[in-house]
Amino acid sequence: MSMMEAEEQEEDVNTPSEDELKNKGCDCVRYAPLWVALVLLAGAGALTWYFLDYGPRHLESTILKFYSGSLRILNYQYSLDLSRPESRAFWTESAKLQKMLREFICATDLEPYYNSSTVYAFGEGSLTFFFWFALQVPESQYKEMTTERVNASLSRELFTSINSTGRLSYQTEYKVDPDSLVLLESSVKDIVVLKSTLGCYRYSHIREEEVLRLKGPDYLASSCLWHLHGPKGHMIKLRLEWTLPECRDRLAMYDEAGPLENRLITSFYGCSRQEPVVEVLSSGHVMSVVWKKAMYSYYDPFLLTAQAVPFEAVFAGSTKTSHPQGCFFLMRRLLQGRQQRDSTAACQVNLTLQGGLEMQGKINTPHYPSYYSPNTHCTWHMTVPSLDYGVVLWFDAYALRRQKYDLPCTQGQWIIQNRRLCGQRTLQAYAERIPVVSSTSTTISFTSQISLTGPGVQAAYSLYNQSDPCPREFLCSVNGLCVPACDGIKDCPNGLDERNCVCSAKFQCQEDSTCIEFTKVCDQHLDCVNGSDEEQCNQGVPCAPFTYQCADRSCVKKPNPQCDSVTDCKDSSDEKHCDCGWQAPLTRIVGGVNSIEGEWPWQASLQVRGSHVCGGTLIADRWVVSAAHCFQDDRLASPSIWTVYLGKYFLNISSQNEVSFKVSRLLLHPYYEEDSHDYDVALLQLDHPVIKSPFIQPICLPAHSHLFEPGLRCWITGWGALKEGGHANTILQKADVQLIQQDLCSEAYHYQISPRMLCAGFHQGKKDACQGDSGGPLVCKESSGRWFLAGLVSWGLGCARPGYYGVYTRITSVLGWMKQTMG
Ligand SMILES: *[C@@H]1O[C@H](CO)[C@@H](O)[C@H](O)[C@H]1NC(C)=O
Ligand SMILES: *[C@@H]1O[C@H](CO)[C@@H](O)[C@H](O)[C@H]1NC(C)=O
Ligand SMILES: *[C@@H]1O[C@H](CO)[C@@H](O)[C@H](O)[C@H]1NC(C)=O
Ligand SMILES: *[C@@H]1O[C@H](CO)[C@@H](O)[C@H](O)[C@H]1NC(C)=O
Ligand SMILES: *[C@@H]1O[C@H](CO)[C@@H](O)[C@H](O)[C@H]1NC(C)=O
Ligand SMILES: *[C@@H]1O[C@H](CO)[C@@H](O)[C@H](O)[C@H]1NC(C)=O
Ligand SMILES: *[C@@H]1O[C@H](CO)[C@@H](O)[C@H](O)[C@H]1NC(C)=O
Ligand SMILES: [Ca+2]
Ligand SMILES: [Ca+2]
Ligand SMILES: [Ca+2]
Repeated sequence: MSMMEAEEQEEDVNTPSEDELKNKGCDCVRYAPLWVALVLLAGAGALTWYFLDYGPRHLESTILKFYSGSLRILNYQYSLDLSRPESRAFWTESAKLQKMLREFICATDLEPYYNSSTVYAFGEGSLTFFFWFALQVPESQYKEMTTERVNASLSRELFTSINSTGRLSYQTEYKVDPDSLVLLESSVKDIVVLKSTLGCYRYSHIREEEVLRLKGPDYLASSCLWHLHGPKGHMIKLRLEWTLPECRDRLAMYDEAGPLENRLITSFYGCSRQEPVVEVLSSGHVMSVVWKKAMYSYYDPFLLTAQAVPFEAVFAGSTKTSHPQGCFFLMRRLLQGRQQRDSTAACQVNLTLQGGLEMQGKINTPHYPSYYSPNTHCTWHMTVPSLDYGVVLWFDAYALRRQKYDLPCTQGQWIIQNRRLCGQRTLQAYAERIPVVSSTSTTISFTSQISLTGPGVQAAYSLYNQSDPCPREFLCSVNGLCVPACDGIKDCPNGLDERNCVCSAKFQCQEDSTCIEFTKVCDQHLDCVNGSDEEQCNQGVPCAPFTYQCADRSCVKKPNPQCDSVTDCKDSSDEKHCDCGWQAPLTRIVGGVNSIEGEWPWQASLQVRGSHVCGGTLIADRWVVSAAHCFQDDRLASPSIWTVYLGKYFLNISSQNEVSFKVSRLLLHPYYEEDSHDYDVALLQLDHPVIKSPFIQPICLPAHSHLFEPGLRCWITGWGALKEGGHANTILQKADVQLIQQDLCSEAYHYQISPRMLCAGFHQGKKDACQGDSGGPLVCKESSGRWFLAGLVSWGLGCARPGYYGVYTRITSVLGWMKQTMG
């Protein structure tokens, strides 16, 4: 007989047992005055029928309230049989304990409300049993019957009865540890979920320093419960690894022995490409995992491994810093940790920062990048060298926001100088600037606040100059970042970086504040009244948005000095790495929409099973860049299905000039957002190096400061359709388009243009990229004759529709990620 049946016996059997009769009797006495009064008042037959038939307690409607929890029995030992609900031992023990539990509850003032109870699982230590019970509470008392109130009644009973032996059978047979009571409110939903998993129940005790691989679900089960129990003073670290590219299975982790919604740590829906491996921490030594099947598969779509990690280990995890100072603190913390063995200890770290503006280290939640645990409490004391400096915390895809009212923070609470801020996962960079005013030390704390947690949080820290936080740039107060001012792009979400500009995206003559195009700077013609545009062209100038930064960090005034065969930097770094951007000498005059072979030697065709899907651009020996949206469909997400062709001209015929590659790595920008198309860029690493030829050449990557001036004629290329709804072309096509001012385009698209986008096309329409061109290049020719990559075909309304420009990924604003990724 299974445990389910045992429980049903308790709940559903209608012949009342002695206990139940006694219970009902209690109820009658309790409610008697009420119903007698009501009957006298109403006197109606219907009402008489009502109470005769249904019993007096129904005069006031009642509500079932569920509680779940656990208790420890000191004089019994856990045995392996108790991990199998279908075993005889399980059934006998749970029936006995159920009876004991009922007697225990009925020995308290909760007796009149008792409805049912179930023991659903056992655990070690010596024997822990997990239960839920229901109280039938009159509506008027529903609010009073809080978990605290019920807990208090049960606790009181346990503590007073411990010395008065023999009063009730539950104490004669079982020695209950009164300190072990855990009680939580639960819901009908929780009980339903719990019941659905009991056909596949897995108990695992995790020993210290053991990494336990959990057995996967039963083939016939549609839902399973893993109940993990570790040694005291430990947390459970669960590792989840998705093994299939696609699945819709659901997994949820709870900070409790059963699936209680208000103890949910986190849940996952479907095999995730973004998070193929996840580690989740519990707050204590108990955790449960619930799996729900989505569709049939021969293989488990996931692997689960569990480990018990001691609380002390958080010291090591919290001070991962390259700083020698940090190591010193780490050692000290470890020593202190051994001495104190404080089980509530968290990441408490003192950091002394040193002068200078470079990054000094990182702070993170314990066991980063594991999810932080539901009881994370971190405190970082930072000491700065002087009051000239403030502290900056640099976050990645996580931002801090003020929370209105006292609502709990759902993604971590931060207290910084008595300001309460809530963390929030985003798809942007964020910097929190902490001014240092009266004392050189400042305290930053992080707490999880609720049981629901999220990915581990990490921030790099550095100092900033309080009197000049953003040298020659604009401090965007919304996200704490320094952004280029007056460059024609609203980098700051509130657009303040482009307000009050004398010259927007133009050069300002020093003598009279007239604005001239950057292309007229250092072109050997005097354009400003007294020629300030031609001054200092051969020497270093202060860095600004459009000054090129040499390898030695000095800046040059001449716009786009990169690879123009003139040495502009003192260290000649502007003329290094220039084997790019050349078209082979073309044998005939180019016109029309068909390109000629070798005209665009960086153009790549990205194919799946012989079909052209997207364009790409060769940017380095083994790297092709394309748009992230080409890979957003699950079926296109795996690098192994793609073939990259370089040197291709005809789509339908292979030529001796072309080379095909497999893709060894496919990386999407971590901030790429499907709906907004922001950060629409992906990098493909080819399986073997490219051998350059007249038909295969990389394009030049622009410098961050590279200026692609609005109005410039640039080229787009691809095998895409010639018109909306048309078919792909067999011959590589080309079209010239005009770069469009950011604010004009932004207006045309109702302000959905981000700083990572660049528009090109014509107001009247005419020429545009179309289906099949996605990810392909938008390239501009410098006066030196070299071609530079300005954009990637990203999106746009239709193809060449009047009033709507084509929208491209702006290469200069995703360069940082590209360079970092390519190493
Ligand atoms: C428990 O509650 C249910 C639903 O209200 C009710 O049908 C059942 O009779 C109750 N059982 C006991 C023993 O009070
Ligand atoms: C239950 O009561 C005991 C004793 O009063 C207390 O120590 C414990 O914290 C309470 N637990 C909850 C969840 O309120
Ligand atoms: C139970 O008895 C022990 C010793 O016999 C005593 O120390 C303890 O205080 C008693 N507890 C209560 C709740 O009376
Ligand atoms: C950190 O500094 C605070 C005050 O500056 C001090 O109270 C605390 O003990 C220090 N903690 C450690 C681990 O050094
Ligand atoms: C901070 O900036 C001011 C103004 O630019 C400068 O004078 C000062 O030297 C800077 N201080 C530090 C510590 O860098
Ligand atoms: C240009 O230079 C001349 C001579 O140095 C000076 O008189 C004049 O004021 C300058 N013009 C401006 C606009 O600064
Ligand atoms: C390839 O396409 C071109 C142009 O559409 C066509 O003329 C040619 O016959 C095709 N070749 C093959 C082998 O299909
Ligand atoms: Ca700007
Ligand atoms: Ca000039
Ligand atoms: Ca140069």
